[in-house]
Amino acid sequence: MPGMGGMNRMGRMAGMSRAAVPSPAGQDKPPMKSPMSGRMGKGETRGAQMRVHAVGAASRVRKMAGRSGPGGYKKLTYADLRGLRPNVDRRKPSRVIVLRLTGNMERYFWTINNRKYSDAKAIKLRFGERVRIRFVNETMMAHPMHLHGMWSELRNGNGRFNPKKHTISVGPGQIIEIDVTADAVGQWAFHCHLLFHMETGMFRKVVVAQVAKSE
Ligand SMILES: [Cu+2]
Repeated sequence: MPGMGGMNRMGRMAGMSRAAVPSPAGQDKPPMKSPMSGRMGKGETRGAQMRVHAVGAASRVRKMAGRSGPGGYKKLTYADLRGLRPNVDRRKPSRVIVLRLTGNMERYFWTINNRKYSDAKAIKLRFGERVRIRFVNETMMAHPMHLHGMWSELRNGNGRFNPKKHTISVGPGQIIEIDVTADAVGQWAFHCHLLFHMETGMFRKVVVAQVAKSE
């Protein structure tokens, strides 16, 4: 079975990588050490390990300070995402739309700004306008919010290289902002991608229309 094969391969690879860790430093050092000493003492092993950290991973370790996961592995976050090309629309958003992600865990229904879809008005965007959407997650669940039809430029500090995404996962208690250029006329779904959240009302219709600026 392909799955089993994959697991075995992974297991072997994990074993190999663990065994391989000391060897680069070992190869690095013996020419210097062997004339001085016939055996590897504890201090040398420790020294080799320290060199692995110092030479191989110091900058990486510094970068991941405060967000390392189990075993010292780097935990990837949205801060690691960066667009390959700069975003085309460099205008500042003309307004901010606040979407509070709300609901009730015990009764298990989910809403936006405390309103379910059937009780809410559509979010109207003027064709060509640039808006900022601020998600404020007031719940203790993550909500992957998916805006159809247009890119969500995640504001993660990369400026023009902020990554473009379809779905933005907003963690419990988190505030995340996206910038959107309304470049697609039509009616679009905007919803939590946990479909049982969407079903209970964490859904909005977004309408992008050609309207005069004075409206
Ligand atoms: Cu949700």
